[in-house]
Amino acid sequence: MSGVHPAWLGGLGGGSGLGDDVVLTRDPLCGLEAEAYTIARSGGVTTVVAADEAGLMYGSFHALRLDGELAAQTHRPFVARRMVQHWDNVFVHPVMGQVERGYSGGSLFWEDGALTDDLDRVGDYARLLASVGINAVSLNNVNVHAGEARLLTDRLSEVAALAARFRQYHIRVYLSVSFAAPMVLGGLDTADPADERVKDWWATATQRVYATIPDFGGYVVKADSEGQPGPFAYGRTHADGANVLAAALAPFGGEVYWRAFVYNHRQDWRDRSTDRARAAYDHFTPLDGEFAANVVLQVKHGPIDFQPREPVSPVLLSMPRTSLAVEFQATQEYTGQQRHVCYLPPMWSSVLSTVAGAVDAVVTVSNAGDDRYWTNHPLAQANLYAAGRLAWDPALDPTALLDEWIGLTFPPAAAGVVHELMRDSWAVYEGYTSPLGVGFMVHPGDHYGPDVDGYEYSRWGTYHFADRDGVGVDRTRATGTGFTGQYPQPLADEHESLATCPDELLLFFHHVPYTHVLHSGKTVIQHIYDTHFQGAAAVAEMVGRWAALPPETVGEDLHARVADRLREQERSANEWRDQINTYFHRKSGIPDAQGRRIY
Ligand code: GCW
Repeated sequence: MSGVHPAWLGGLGGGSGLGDDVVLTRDPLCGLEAEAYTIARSGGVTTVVAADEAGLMYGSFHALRLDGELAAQTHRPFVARRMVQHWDNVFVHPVMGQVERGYSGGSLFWEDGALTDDLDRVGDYARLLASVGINAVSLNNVNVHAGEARLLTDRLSEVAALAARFRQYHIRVYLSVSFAAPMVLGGLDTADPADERVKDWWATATQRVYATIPDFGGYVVKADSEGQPGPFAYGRTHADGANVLAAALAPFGGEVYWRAFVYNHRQDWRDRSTDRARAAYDHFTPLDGEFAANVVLQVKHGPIDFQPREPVSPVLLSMPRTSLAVEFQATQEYTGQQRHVCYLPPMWSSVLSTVAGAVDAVVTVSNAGDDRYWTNHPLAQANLYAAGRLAWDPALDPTALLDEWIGLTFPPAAAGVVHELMRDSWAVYEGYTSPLGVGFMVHPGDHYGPDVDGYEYSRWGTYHFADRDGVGVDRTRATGTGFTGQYPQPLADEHESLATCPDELLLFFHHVPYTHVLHSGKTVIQHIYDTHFQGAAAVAEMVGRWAALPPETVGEDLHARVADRLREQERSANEWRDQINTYFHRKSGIPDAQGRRIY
C-alpha cells in the first residue's frame, strides 16, 4: 500500500474488507484519468492502480466484488457527474412528511427539524453510495420550503457536518435552493435575475458557502414548477435565471442543476390543445446554447413524470449545446412505493441506450431513508445499487447487475429465488397497472393504488381520454397535439405511425378503439384483460416462491419483512386487476375472450 491512508480504507475494514491480498498503488504518472483505475487479479493477489485517490477507492470496491482471477482491465466512469438527490425536508411537512415521496421511514440527515445525531449512519450511506460509483449527493427536497431554504445561510453548519462524512468517500454535497432566496432569506423585494442586488446576493451567499465548505458541489433548482418560484415572474427566461446562480458558483468550480420539469399544473381538462408532454421541450429547446458552461439541465427521463412506461424525453435528444442530466426515480412513486417489488434498471438501461451520447450526468432520486433496510422493501436496495452502477457504465446488463447485487447481498441458497422474484418485476408491475403506456391511473395525491379516473378531470394535465369506443392520447402531428414532432427522425415517424409505434407506448401516442389490433396480434381490450390477469397471477406466484424459502436462509426478520410486503403487493395487484378490467369492460362492453371473472 504505497503510502495511501485515506479515510475510506477504514470504511472497507472489518470482516468484508480488503485483505493483504490486495495491493493498491496510487501512481499520478500511470496515465489514467480522474476516478479511473486498472484492476487485475492473479496468483491470489489483486492489484489496483489509479492516478488519484478516488480511482483507488473505486478500484478497491471493485476488488470486493471480485471473484476469481482477472486479466488487467481499466474502468473509467461514463460520466463525471453521478448524483443521488434526496427529497428530504428538515421539518416534517404537513402533507409530504419528512421525505417527499419517501417510502423508507424518515430522513437520513434530519430528524424533525434538527440535524440527525446519527452521523455514523450518514457515513455508512456515503460508503454505500461510493461503492456503486456515486460521487455527488444533494441533501434536501427540490420543493424548498421556508425552513429548508435556510440551509443555504444560517443552517450551513449542518450541511458542513454532512459534507464532512460524504467527503471521506469522495462525494460532493449539493443543496436544493429556492429561486426566491434573495427575498426569502435576503429581504430583497425581488428575485429578478437581471437585478444587480439579486446577483450580488447570490454571489455573497455563495462565497459564504464556499468559505465553510470549500468542495461544495453546487445548487439544484426547481423553478417555475408546481408552485416553486422562478424567472417567469419577472419575464425572464430559464437561462437568465440559471446563469445568475451559475455566475455565483463559477469562481469556486460549482455547478447548477437546473430542472426542466416545467409545465402548466393548472390546466383545464377541457382544453385539448395543451399537452403536458410537450412542455419541457417547448420551454427549453429554444434556449439551447444560452446556458452558462456550469449549468446542467436536469431532465426527467420521460416527458411526463416517472410513469411505469414512458418514451424517452425528446429534450434529451434535442439540446446539443447544453450540458444535460437524465433524471431517474429510484424512490418508487409510481412503481409500487417500495411495497411492490419493481426492479427498474431494465427501464433505465433502455433510456440510457438512447441518450447515452447526449448526457453529461446521471441523477437518481434516492429511495433510502432511516429504515433499517435502508429502502423499506429490502429488495428495493437493488434499484439504488444499479442506479450507481449504470451511471458508471450504462452498457452493463441489468440482469447481470441484479445477479451482482444478489451475490453481494444474499447467500447462494437464496440467490435463485431472489433472482426469479426480481428479474421481470418491472414487466409484472406494468402488467397489472396502467396499460400500453397510458400512465396516471393512480389514486390522486398519494399516487398509490388504482383510480382510473382519479386525474381525468383534474388540473394536472394527465389524461387517458377513455370513452365507450377507445382510449389513449392522440399526440400525433396528423390529428393530435403534435408531440411526436418533437422527436428527431426516425423516432418522430416511428411514434407517429400506428404501423410502427411500439405496442407498449401505443396509448401514450395514440387514441385507438378497443378493437385495435396490436403488433402482438391481440386487440387492445384483450391485451388489457390478459396483462391484468397475468400480472396479478405472477404476484401470487412470487408470494409462493418466497414462502417456500426457509426463513433462516436470509434471516427471519428480513424474510418476514419481504413476506409482509409481498402480501400487500398481492392485495394491491388484485385491486388493480379488478378495477382496471371492470372499468374497461364497462366502458367497452366487450367480453373477455377467455370468459374470466370481471366484476
Ligand atoms: O412527480 C412529482 C411528485 C412531486 C415531486 C415532483 C418533482 C418533488 O409527485 O412530489 O416534487 O414530481 O419531481 O419535482
